[in-house]
Amino acid sequence: MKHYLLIAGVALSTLVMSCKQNDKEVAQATLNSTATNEAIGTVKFVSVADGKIKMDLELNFPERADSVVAVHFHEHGDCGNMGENTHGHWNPTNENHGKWGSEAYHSGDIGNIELDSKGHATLSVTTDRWNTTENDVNSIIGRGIIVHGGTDDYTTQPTGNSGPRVGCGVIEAVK
Ligand SMILES: [Cu+2]
Ligand SMILES: [Zn+2]
Repeated sequence: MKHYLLIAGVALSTLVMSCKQNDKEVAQATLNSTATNEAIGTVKFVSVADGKIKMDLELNFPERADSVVAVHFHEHGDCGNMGENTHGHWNPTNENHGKWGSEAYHSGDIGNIELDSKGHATLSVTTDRWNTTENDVNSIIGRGIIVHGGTDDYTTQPTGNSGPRVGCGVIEAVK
């Protein structure tokens, strides 16, 4: 019995170690309110197996408690002018705006996130649509992330009719 436990223990620690080696943080963003400039969330990107990137997004946005907000990556990493300087949705594959995982959608169409009574929410996305390679068309580095005050209808082109830009951040490389 002890022998089996030992083998299981070794197997588990090997697994944990190999996960840690693969899951390297490659980029991050801090989201700030466009109105107050206070932090409202964090976004972390780690490289995982098969060349994919996993995003872990966390919002802490009490002003928007009990609501559904839309989140997108926008073209430019400039949060000036209440987030307007980020311009439109980042769309390197020239597709229509849509729901993440549907037939057609922008590579930055993260979509709607429901905030709880404290304004807290988390969302994770893993995809091979993104990379952090310099000058690559699919690189997320230097893109803006916009939190909208409204809900994405996943239909209206090219914005989803998501409402005002209430939060903004810029994706930066982590070396
Ligand atoms: Cu947007
Ligand atoms: Zn879009």
